[in-house]
Amino acid sequence: MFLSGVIEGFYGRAWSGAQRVEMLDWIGAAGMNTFVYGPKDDIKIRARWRETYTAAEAAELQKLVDAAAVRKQQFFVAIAPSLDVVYSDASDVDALARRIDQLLGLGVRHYVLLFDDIPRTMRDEDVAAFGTLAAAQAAFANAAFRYLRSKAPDGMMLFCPTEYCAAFVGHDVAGSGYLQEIGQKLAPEIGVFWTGPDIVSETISADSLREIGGVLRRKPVIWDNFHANDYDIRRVYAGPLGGRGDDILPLIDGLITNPNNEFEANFVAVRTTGALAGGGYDEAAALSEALGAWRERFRLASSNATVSEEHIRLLAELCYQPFRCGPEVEGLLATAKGLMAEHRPDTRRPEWQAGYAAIVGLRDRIRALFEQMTELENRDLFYAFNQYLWEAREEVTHLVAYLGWLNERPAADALFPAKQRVYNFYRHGFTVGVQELLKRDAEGRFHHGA
Ligand code: GDL
Repeated sequence: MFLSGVIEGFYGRAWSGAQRVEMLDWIGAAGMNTFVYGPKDDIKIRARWRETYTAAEAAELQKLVDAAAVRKQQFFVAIAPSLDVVYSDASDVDALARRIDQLLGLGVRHYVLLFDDIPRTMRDEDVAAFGTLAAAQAAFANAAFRYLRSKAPDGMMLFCPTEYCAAFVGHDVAGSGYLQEIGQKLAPEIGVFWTGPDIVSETISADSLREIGGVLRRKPVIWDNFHANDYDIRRVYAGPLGGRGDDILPLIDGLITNPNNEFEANFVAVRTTGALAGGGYDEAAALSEALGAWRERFRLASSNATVSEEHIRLLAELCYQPFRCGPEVEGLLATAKGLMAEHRPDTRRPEWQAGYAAIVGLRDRIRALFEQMTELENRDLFYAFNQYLWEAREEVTHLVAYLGWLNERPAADALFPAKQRVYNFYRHGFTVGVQELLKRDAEGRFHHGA
């Protein structure tokens, strides 16, 4: 079965039960079939993986299992024994079996074993028993899988390897002894997650999937971090899935997105992931379709109207993809750069004035969007973007102020602003201090000093 859908697999505050049920609806409406419950925030998934869920926690999960069953969605629960498991200790296999038993009792038939983001070190007894991490993990997962199948003959299992992207193996997947051994030793029925060339992959090519598929001896299931934002809380992504074409579909066994922490920000992510999984992917068309379907959620508190289609598109343009803004906003940034190409441009030129007017127009649209968002009935949708839009508004206002100053044709040695002022939106603190120590050049390389 080709698995398509969503994994709640990020670090940080997890979604609520009600949001997960809503996510099941989004997944279905996007033509997809799978939800993986795996928030790093659920301490029973990682740190306390040996414990079973309390009655109250189990009751919450039960609701989700039932909601998925009604919607005919495949529902997976993740368990990450990876931090302190003793692979060679039979009592740890038993602990996992107890978890599976409890979850089977709730109707959970599908599982993910996570071995991502763990130290590569092994205990002495595991080295003695297995020799390598891959052999130890494969034996552990195979034992869990055999147990699952003895209880649930149709149960599915997915495995997230410790080396889950090409960057972790120096972009030489064929040269990774770990991946080769996982390919050889992991039961062939267990699916293997893969995030592509990187943790957050700008592109995933068919060739790269052919290669990793050969090494793993099975088609990988893509764990797509394209819309994930837990690694940078200042950004949120509401643009279409990009950098992957539907030529990857025959080379994978699934496409599962691990999206933004902010639940409400994920509508376009889910919808366009579904469009790609469905085949015949056209990024721009998928975005338009998604924005149209999303609009319903943008109801204003003061009237029955919604935020306008143009403003919702602007929101997506500003919060587009991890590696770029939307095409219109990218164009306007290029325009702004052109306006500042010279130290003192001749602002009387009509092209300069036209460019300046376009940036002023952008500022006004961002301000209007910001104002409308504050009036949303759906407060979670507002919170999902508020911080980002606040910054966007401040920065673009600042840019317009600077361009306005240039437009006044100041003397060659004049400084902006005329008076010393510390803007609120300039970041301070530790991370800024560290970033200033290592400057990034135009090629993306880092340099110290001067
Ligand atoms: C990761 C983590 C994931 C996190 C993502 C984005 C995998 C397999 N694991 O490395 O939990 O959300 O990066 O930061 O992707």
